[in-house]
Amino acid sequence: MSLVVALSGGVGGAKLALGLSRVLPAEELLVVCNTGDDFEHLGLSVSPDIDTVMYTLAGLANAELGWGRADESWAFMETLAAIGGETWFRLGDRDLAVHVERTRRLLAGEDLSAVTAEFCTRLGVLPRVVPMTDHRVRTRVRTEDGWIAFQDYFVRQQCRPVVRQIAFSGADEARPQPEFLAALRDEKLRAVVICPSNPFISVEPILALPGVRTALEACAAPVIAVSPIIAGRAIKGPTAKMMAELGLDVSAAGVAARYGDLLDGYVVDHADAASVPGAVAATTLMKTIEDRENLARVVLGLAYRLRGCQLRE
Ligand code: FO1
Repeated sequence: MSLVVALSGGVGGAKLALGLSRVLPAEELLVVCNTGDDFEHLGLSVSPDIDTVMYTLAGLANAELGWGRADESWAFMETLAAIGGETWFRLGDRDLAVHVERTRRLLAGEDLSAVTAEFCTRLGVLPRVVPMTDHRVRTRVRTEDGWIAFQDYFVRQQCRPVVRQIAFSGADEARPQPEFLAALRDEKLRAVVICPSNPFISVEPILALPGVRTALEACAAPVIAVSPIIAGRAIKGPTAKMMAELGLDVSAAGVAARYGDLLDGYVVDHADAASVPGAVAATTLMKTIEDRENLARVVLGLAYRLRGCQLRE
């Protein structure tokens, strides 16, 4: 029995998590979701990166939007608009049920892990999906107008403001989710996969939790990242713009440099293979389900080769 831990945020993360879920037995995959994007909106507790993974693994994700559910209706939003409510963050009717029920259960004292586990069970998601922590961590972005909440930047302002700084408020006081930390110490662990998510907003909140970087550095299994940048462009979202504004090289090599010596292996698109010595080249633009599975196989193959080397040392 082996174990693979995937760190996921955003759409790219969920795509590779799906690929991994299709090439691994369910009990061998633990998906750790960023919760820095979480926020309270309309009185509801919203956890976008958990929901994107949950819906994707359940086959319920809205492929066009990249977030929320398929087969959605928008009666709630239309009615909210008619009565002057805030509609910049769009909540479909089916999606709304998840936010309402999550909010009720959190207010009743359940932790986010328990709520997530119950929703996944009910939606038929077999791999374990956990938040990076059960404590409150919120990604905040400093722009020329000062510090704003992530969803305000990302959705309400459509990533227009120039990003000067990013912070993860609450991270220092937060504790990594227990199953996550235990998995990093589990001798069955075969790989830690950093999915092709935005390193700043999807991965670094997880790395910022006390003890995570240390556990990753100490972990016997290889840590493999997949570049979210292909030929200098991000597939989705503000990654490229953000990297440029934060003064980082907008390239697969720039992302690897950002992760530094945390990585044992790195997978880049064929387009970037020449510019990142030592990286493994693959098709990292995941258009089809086969793309997701193939990329998962490449990542796991690299991890097993590296681990094999480590065992031989
Ligand atoms: N992203 C948008 O660009 N516009 C939206 O209206 C929007 C609504 C939304 C509702 C639920 C949900 O789980 C995600 C939603 N997202 C929306 C995406 C969300 O902002 C991003 O998925 C993450 O925060 C970034 O990884």
